[in-house]
This record gives sequence, C-alpha cells and structure tokens, in this order.
Amino acid sequence: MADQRVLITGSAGIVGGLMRTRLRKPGRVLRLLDLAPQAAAEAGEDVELVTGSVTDPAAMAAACAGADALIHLGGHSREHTWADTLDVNINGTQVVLEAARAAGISRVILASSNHAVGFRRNDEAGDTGLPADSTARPDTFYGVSKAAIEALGSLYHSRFGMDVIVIRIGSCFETPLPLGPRGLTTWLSPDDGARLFEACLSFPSPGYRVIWGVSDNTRRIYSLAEAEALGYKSLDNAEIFAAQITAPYPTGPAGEHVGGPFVTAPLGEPNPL
Ligand code: 15L
Repeated sequence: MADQRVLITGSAGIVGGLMRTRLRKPGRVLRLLDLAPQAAAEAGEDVELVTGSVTDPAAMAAACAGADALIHLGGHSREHTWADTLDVNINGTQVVLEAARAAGISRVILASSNHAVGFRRNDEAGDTGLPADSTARPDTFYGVSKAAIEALGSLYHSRFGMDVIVIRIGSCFETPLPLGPRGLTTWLSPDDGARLFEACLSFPSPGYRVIWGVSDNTRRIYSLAEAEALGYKSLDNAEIFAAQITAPYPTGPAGEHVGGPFVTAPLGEPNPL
C-alpha cells in the first residue's frame, strides 16, 4: 500500500513542533510546510520539508499535490493587526482550502481556538461542559479569524463534500505551567493532541465537525463528547501540575471568560502566549 502523506502547515510553530515527533509512524510521510526554517530530517524520519506561505496559491498547490490529508496549523497564533490577521489567517485559510480541494484532499483538520468563543462565560459550561459547537463569541481579531476559519471549513464541506474537522484548541504546550491557573482548565497535552489528530485522521466519513481540543483536566469546562465521538480518549490531566501553580486565579473579565487574558488584550496588538 502507498504511504499516507499528511501535509502540515505551520509545522515550525509550537503545535507543529510538538506534533512533528508524535505523528510520525511507519507508512506515513509528513510533508511539513512553514515560512520559518525547520530542523533537518532526523535519521529515519520520513518528512518532506517545504518552505512556503499559506497565502501563496502556487506554493500551496505544489504542497497539496499528492497529499492525502491536511492539518492546517499555519497562521498567526495570537493577536496581530487586523490587516495581518485578515491576510494570513482568513485569506490564508481560503488559499489552503482551495488548494486542498483542487488537489483532491478529502480530509482536512483545521486548528481553531478557544478564542473563537473567548467571550463565552465560564459559567455557561454547565455539568457537561461548554458544547464544542457553541456559536462564535470571539475575544480578539485573532478570535474572529478563527471563527472565519471554522466557517470556511463548513463551506468547503458543504460545497465540495470534503471531510473537515475543526479543533477548538485550548492551550497546547509541553506543560500548562507557562499559562498559570487557567492552564489547569485549558491544557491540551502534546500526547493528547497527537491522539486527537490521529482520531481526526482516521475516523470514517466525519463530514463537518467542531470539537474541543483539551485534555481530560479535572478543572475542564469544555465538552469532550464531540471529540470522543471521533474516537479520542484523553489520557492526561493538567491537575498533576496544580501544586506548581501558585498564582491565584484572575478575577474580573479575564477570570470569568473562556478566552482568559485575551478578553482584555488591546485589539490589534501582539500579545504574550
Ligand atoms: C491560542 O489560541 C494561542 O494560539 C495559544 O498561544 C494560547 O494563547 C492559547 O490560545 C490559550 O488560550 O492559552
């Protein structure tokens, strides 16, 4: 059987780097696209390194050729000016989806973010957690771009029958420690992230889905039912780091909303983490 070729955009970013090592497996080639320099292939690592921008239709057409699946992580991962956000995140995703469609890629996984619903209140969650398909309540231009990415995914599914899974990622870092107390709620461990992407790659005919990307954290306020319906099983829990996080949970808007510090970050200005 021919190798499965998975194109990952934004592969030099934080999530891309964490997934590069975890999504490798026999019979799979990872085609890694980024504008930033990428580490050379390790011995035995089956990767194709591509330098290119998600906003460049020719580069994306070449990158999509022969790929079986696409994981689109590329773009700004926090707040930027409206012009940049529009170009890189929204226009870039349309370019990527169009190239994927033209190349016949039928399985697309889009990285959305909790910031698409950042202005939802934590106390909306209820017993089962905030549903994965809660309507958009973005907290930043970045959050607006993630809501637009979700809508583009829906459009390409409805028009062209592509299987598109949107993951509203919480906080995918090696540990939740840099995030403070909010990380105990939002953390997606890298290993769970890989389990989630594997479920998204392999579930038969998912159609269009929106799911949360978080670990089964004790303090989780996000529904995992939608991700579990695709076969995801979280094995990690941020609570093991709780004793190392001594800062108090923030009060005010940042403590009351899903988006945490993004809800008060100045619009259009790059923000930390
Ligand atoms: C995101 O969407 C960002 O890409 C990431 O850097 C974190 O800030 C994360 O959200 C979060 O909310 O913790």
